Amino acid sequence: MALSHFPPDADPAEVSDHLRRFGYAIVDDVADAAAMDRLQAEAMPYIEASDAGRDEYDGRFTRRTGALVARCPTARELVMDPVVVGVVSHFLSHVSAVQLHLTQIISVAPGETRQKLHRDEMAFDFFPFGADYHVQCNTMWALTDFTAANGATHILAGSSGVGDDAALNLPDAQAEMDRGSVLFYDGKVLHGAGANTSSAVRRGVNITYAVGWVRQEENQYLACPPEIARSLDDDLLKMMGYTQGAFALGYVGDQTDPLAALRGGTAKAKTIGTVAEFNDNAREFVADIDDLEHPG
Ligand SMILES: O=C(O)CCC(=O)C(=O)O
Ligand SMILES: [Fe+2]
Repeated sequence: MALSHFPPDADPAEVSDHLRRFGYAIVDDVADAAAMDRLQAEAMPYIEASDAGRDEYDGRFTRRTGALVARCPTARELVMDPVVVGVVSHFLSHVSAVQLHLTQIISVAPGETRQKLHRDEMAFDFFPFGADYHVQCNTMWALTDFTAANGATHILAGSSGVGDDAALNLPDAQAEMDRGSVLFYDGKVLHGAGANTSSAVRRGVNITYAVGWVRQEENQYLACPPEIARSLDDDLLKMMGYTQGAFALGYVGDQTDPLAALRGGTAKAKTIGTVAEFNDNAREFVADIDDLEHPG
């Protein structure tokens, strides 16, 4: 079974709808060859210094290289790419804030075996999020072409809301795509890197986003030290978590806004998102207390 591809000018809402239905979507040619060349050159010293994986899951012939915002200026463009941010914003539109969850170049070397199928959401201590509650939205940028032979990611389309036994009967397909294309996949879909039976390394840039109220998989505040963070744009910093992650999450000290704190200011953090909803919920909660015979 071949997976569906969208053109680079596709409507983000349509890509998001497909992602919601099938657990994945591929958008072709989002980045050009020059951007991929730059990113590869910026990352190569760090890739060479990264160790191979510790176990079968990480991959003993696979190197994982993170902290891409700090290390690679071009990765900052990928994180904030308008096509990607458009799809992610649609897909996670049920929350007040979306944040960067992790950045990682995954280099699968020849000889690597197939990664075990898994759902990325398991990282949250296997918390049983409802089938219709998406906590993350993932991207895999092809830094090299992704082919069946070099380990293109396996996807069990439609497996997101389905129990493991039934899901394993769904057809398996690989996300073959050209360099510069992006695979979107949700946190519930069964997937995993393929075996690399070719003679060249497969490289993917895994950049994932999560709802603003969970702990990030890659600690953005330490992966990108304040000296570097201070040189970045406000929008990127907000995506990294330098903003409130929900109504009242993530302020500094005396309720200082995190972005202001990073820049040495003292402006108060603003409540964000669904303040009206928050007030309604608070009113209902107070009303419930009033109904009690012995309130307080
Ligand atoms: O590298 C890939 O194709 C997928 C990797 C993956 O799913 C993971 O490590 O969680
Ligand atoms: Fe994964």
